[in-house]
This record gives sequence, structure tokens and C-alpha cells, in this order.
Amino acid sequence: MNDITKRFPENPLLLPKDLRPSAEGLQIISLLNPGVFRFNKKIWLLVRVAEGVAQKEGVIFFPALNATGNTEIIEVPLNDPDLIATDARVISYKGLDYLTTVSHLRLLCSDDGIHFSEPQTNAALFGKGYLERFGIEDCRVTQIDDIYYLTYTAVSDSGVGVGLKSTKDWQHFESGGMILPPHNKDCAIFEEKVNDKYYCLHRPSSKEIGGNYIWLAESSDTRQWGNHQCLIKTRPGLWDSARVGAGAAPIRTEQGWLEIYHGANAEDQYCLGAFLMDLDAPSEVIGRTKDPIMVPTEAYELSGFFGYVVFTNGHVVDGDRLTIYYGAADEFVCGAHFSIQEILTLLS
Ligand code: MAN
Repeated sequence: MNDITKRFPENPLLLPKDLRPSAEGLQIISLLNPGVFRFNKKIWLLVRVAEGVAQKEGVIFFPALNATGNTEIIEVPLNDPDLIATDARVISYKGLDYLTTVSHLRLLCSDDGIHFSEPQTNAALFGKGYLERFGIEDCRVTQIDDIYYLTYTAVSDSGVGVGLKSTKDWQHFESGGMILPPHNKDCAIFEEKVNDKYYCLHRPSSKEIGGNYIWLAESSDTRQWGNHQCLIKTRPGLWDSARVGAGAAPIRTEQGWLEIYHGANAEDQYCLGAFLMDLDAPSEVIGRTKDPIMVPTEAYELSGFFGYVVFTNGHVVDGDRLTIYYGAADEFVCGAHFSIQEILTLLS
């Protein structure tokens, strides 16, 4: 294993207790997987806030947004034979899947990239409508000219898909609806057009034939996506044998588009790796790290809401220095630095 990560000594940067729940009766279970961007000379995190309900013995409660956008609490006795609650993240009840938490997105900003606080001027983003009934998650933020594009996971009983919003000022948002239908997540739009087309990475999944692979798609307007191509597959026997998914927007380097991605094995242990795409033809993958570049090693990565997880979908780039912000153990927000050149030397 080749963990080349320089973690912030200040980690974890954000803990669930650092923010206030969005409504009475809810508690913040996790702060995780922030989208990251620069705006008004500050570094901003669009943090996923996962909220749940205080549990009582013998009963399981789980939240869902109702038609008016308010959180409704569903209650099931723990000994109900129709309940399967073996994964901290998902519940199956009467053959349908629910999440144990519902997520919304909150904006925090910082001058130094280490200490973040929530300005009173920016409203949180909540799931809206029946396709976001179980919340919105893991938002990637891509800036093209003066427009920020938000691609996030929209979760509901109809499935998990990719929603799009755009904004110029972080006050007013235009909704692009669901751009990639279920099952799909981990969508990151490139920060530049290539050959006059927008590109994105995304992760459709199939339970039967195929798997959890990273795909590429093109668009002329960021809303209608086509010419889908499968780029990166899971690798049997390696750390990314069960699923792979894109992180934030690829980074332009002289050698190609560098993408930091997450991979998980059958034990649901999440590490980070990287791959490189041709600058003019991103469908050509020209390198990939064999070993992970980041492995959960710290206490805050090994145990939490869902342990042994490092997951990133946001970063800032400063010359050779890549600063990623990441979710640790599906519970905390942390930061780490990498050298882009060093990552490039590990590609084969
Ligand atoms: C998986 C995990 C969860 C997430 C759901 C829905 O179970 O990534 O954290 O809430 O998918 O996206």
C-alpha cells in the first residue's frame, strides 16, 4: 500500500456536533462528503448533513421527506419480521429500501481552508419533490466561467439518480431536474469544455450484468447527456474490486485529465486512487494507480458511522498542491494534501 496523503493535523475539521439540526426532533448523525469551490476569495464546503431520529429500545425510526418537504418519521418495531436492518446506512422494510438518515446540503466557508463556519447569509439546500424524498447527497461543484454546476445524488423510493442545479451567486439556484436516472451517482462535470462539448463522469450500476463502473458522457448544454462510454471497471482481487466512483471534477495537468476516485472492496472498505484521461479524448484512459493513494488509517477514518471509509468529492488546486476535503468513516469532514506530480508518477 502506498498512502501518500498528508493529512491536516487539525483533522477532523467538522464533527456532527458542530452544526445545528435542521428541525426539532432530528439529530445530526454525520457531516460528510463536501463539494468544494472558491467564491468571493473564500474556500467553501457544500457539506452533506445526514440527519436521523433519536432511537429508542425495541423500535427503529427512520426519516423521509413528505410531499410538502417536511421530515416525516416512520416507526417500525425492531422485531418486525419484515425489517432487515443490518447496514448502518440502509433499511429494508416490507421489501422496500429506506435510508437510516436523510441528507441535506449546507454551505460553510473559510479564509484559511482549515477553520470553517456557517454564514447566516446562505440557506441550506434540501431535497425537493418525490425524486428527492430520501434527501440529497455528495454534491460535486464544477465552475465553468461564472456558473457553478451542482451535481448531487437524489435519493427516493423511486431510486438513486443524479440531480443538477446551477447558480452564479449561491443565493438563487436554477434546477436542471434529474439528469441521469437511477441507478446512478458520483457525477462530476469537467471544468472546461473539450472539443466544444461538456463532459462528465458518472456511475450507473446494475445488479445483474455489469457492475459499479465509472462512465463518461458528453453534452452540449449540461442537461442532456449522451454518447456514454464505460471507462473504469472494478478490479478483482484489488482494493477497488466491488465499486468505483468519480470524486470531484478532473484536474487538468500537462499529461492529461487527472481524476481522484474512490474504490471499495466486498467488505465495503473505501480507499482513494487516481486515473488519467487523454486531454483531447477523455474516453482514452492513459494511466491508473494500482495501489490506493489513500487508505483509512487514522482513528477518525477507521471508526464512526460507517468505519474504514475515506471518500472525496471536493478539492481545490494550487499549482502542484491538491487539497482534498473528504468524508472520514461517513461521519466527519477532514482535509489532506497531495502533490499532483507525485500522484502522476504512480500511474501505470
Ligand atoms: C449507499 C451509501 C449511503 C447513501 C446511499 C444512497 O447506501 O453511499 O451513504 O446514503 O447509498 O445514496
